[in-house]
Amino acid sequence: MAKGICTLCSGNCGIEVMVEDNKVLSVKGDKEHPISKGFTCPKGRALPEMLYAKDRLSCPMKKDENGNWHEISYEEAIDIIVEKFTYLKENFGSESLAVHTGEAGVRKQFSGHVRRFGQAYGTPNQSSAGSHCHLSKEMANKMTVGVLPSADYKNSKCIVLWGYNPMNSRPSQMMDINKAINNGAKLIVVDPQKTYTAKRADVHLQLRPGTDGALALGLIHIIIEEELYDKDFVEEWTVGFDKLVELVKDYIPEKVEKITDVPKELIVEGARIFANNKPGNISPGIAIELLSNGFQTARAISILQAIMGYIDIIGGATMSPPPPLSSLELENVKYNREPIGKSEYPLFCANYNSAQANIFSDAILEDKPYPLKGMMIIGSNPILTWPNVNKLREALKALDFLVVMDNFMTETAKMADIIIPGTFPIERYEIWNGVDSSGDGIVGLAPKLIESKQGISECKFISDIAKGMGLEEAFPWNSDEEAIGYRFQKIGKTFEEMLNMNYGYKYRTFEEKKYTKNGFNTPSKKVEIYSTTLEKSGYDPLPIYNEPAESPLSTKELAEEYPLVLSTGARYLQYYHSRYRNIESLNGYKSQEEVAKVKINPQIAERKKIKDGDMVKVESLRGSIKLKAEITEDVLPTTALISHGWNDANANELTDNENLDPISGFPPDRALLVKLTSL
Ligand SMILES: Nc1nc2c(c(=O)[nH]1)N[C@H]1C(S)=C(S)[C@@H](COP(=O)(O)OP(=O)(O)OC[C@H]3O[C@@H](n4cnc5c(=O)[nH]c(N)nc54)[C@H](O)[C@@H]3O)O[C@H]1N2
Ligand SMILES: Nc1nc2c(c(=O)[nH]1)N[C@H]1C(S)=C(S)[C@@H](COP(=O)(O)OP(=O)(O)OC[C@H]3O[C@@H](n4cnc5c(=O)[nH]c(N)nc54)[C@H](O)[C@@H]3O)O[C@H]1N2
Ligand code: SF4
Ligand SMILES: [Mo]
Repeated sequence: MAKGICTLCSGNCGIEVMVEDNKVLSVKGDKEHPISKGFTCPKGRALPEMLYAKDRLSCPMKKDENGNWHEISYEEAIDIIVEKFTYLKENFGSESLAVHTGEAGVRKQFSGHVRRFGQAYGTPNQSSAGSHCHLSKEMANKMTVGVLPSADYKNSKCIVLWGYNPMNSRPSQMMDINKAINNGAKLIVVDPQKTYTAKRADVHLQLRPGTDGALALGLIHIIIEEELYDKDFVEEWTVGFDKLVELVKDYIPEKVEKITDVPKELIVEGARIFANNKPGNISPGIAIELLSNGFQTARAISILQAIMGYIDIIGGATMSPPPPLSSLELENVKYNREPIGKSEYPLFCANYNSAQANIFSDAILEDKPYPLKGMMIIGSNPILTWPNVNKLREALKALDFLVVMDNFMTETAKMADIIIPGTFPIERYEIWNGVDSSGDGIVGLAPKLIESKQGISECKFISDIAKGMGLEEAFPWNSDEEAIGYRFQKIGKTFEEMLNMNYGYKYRTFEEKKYTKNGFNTPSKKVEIYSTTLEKSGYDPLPIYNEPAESPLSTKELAEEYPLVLSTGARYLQYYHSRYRNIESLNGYKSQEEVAKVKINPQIAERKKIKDGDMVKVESLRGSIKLKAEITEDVLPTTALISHGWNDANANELTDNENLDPISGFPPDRALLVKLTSL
């Protein structure tokens, strides 16, 4: 039995893997692991099925002029890619190539290598899943409290899950959440759906999708009016509180009920419970980011938590610096052009030195702001995950050259010129990090447990293209082991030393209220309720609420034809975005045929004469899809919900890449207007 780490998601669960003759027979939880303590989810346990799936890609492939695929050698694939990348650079400039890593690259070594390749090649168009995930709330919190804090559930007295459903998306966190609830902590859930967790909550604020910002201002209003906030903290550690008082003055419960559909009594009760059960914390999920007003919503929620003084304390929202690893970023890189998105979303692009991928289609189809001719996509399936797929499909078709590296023939891979088969976590080394039960920061090395027969290490692939292009100076390492060893230099550890530490290395011990020493990591060293950084860039310095770009209040005429508010993408435990529909134990996990469904309230079903399981058409201004109806009291009569990631009923045919959040450029996947027709 070999010890390893499942890095399929950020849970990084400790696993015990039975390996025989370089073949994985089974995976189970490692009870001795200090963070996950034996927990695994069905996806981790299905790793052997993923590794040996019949449809796993096993050889590089090239598409001919007639659209037929041919297996080619790895060396031939590298030669073609090097030749094409050189051609693009010479004929259209380096910026005509975009390199993108998707969710499969989040916190993985290869995403750093892909960025480094982009920098060495000279393209500013490096992008990641961060174009529609995590970075909007991270940047909003950075500008407000200096860093995105994480909730210390175990010691909390009030946990707020705000558009976050860890039952499905981070199941390993439920151990701590359940422990706190058993110790008497209150639970508040903000979700348009009565999820399993919402049904367990003390207060469920079931709001109209996309109105989270108004709800946050409404909660702040009550907390200020009833003087429940932490006065000493606000006085000493915040700037702009007086302006906040002014901003929330008319967010009275009656008004907030009208906007959000949440009964005013519940808003008042929610605010009081959050303020009176100390310490509390708020976990904002992806739902509040995937909105046309997501950035300011994340700011409002951050401020709500901060004025309670719940920052950087045990049981509150703790601030943990990431492990101090040697950076993979190249220094002093100069580009000929700004990244795509820089003029529209300057703060986002500058903060992350990256492009905003949601508008790549405009660059490809309309040369806006300049032509994008080639793309390399690793660990992402944009055709199922990026907004406004009808346009994106046209754009990817129009590219001169597309390389996709994936484990399966996805809808995106089908559009490529060259496909390279990738690896799975335990077929390569990976760096993981987490926080143990004392709040201490741990960084570790997830071992490679088998040699992949089908896949090529992503880092090796990137390094081989770089070397083919004469960029070896940026990739001086001779192996993945050497490249990973480089990252540990800064903490004074070698690759071998890290490999011998099954449960990682403690790089930081937990300390409360670090801000009392050096202040917060913001320009004023205080919590910036009023942000001068935003003001200087021409944005509202206060966390104002704007109605979603499409909504029954902001676009009344449109709402007459498209009356339902649709939220897309709420997670299911057994899937990961577009992944695992081909994995039997996951797709059949609920022992019933799992297919794409739209959740609607019985009132809508009755009005439209739809029965449970009937096929319906859901239509937005961008497109339409056909799928089964699931009739459930879990959603309000005004709201519909669809998960994403289905080839045959792609929620992103409906989503929008025009009304993006004005600061982050994130797409409004969670609040769109649609109409429903029975078929
Ligand atoms: N099994 C599994 N786990 C995953 C993933 C996966 O695909 N599958 N994806 C991973 C990734 S990349 C991410 S970003 C995280 C996301 O994980 P979470 O942040 O937990 O996101 P979701 O489950 O998509 O949405 C959480 C809740 O938001 C609700 N919601 C929908 N619209 C709104 C709204 O407008 N406002 C509010 N307040 N709530 C709304 C949904 O009903 C849902 O219950 O999960 C990660 N973990
Ligand atoms: N409508 C709607 N759209 C959404 C969302 C939503 O809520 N609603 N959520 C958004 C969010 S938060 C995110 S993060 C994105 C995610 O969007 P993507 O990054 O496109 O996510 P996946 O669909 O998981 O695509 C990952 C691909 O990488 C492959 N893969 C998995 N592991 C590896 C590996 O180790 N190596 C290689 N080479 N390939 C691998 C998988 O087979 C899969 O095809 O989707 C976004 N899209
Ligand atoms: S929660 Fe599941 S997928 Fe995520 S690391 Fe743990 S076992 Fe792997
Ligand atoms: Mo995500």
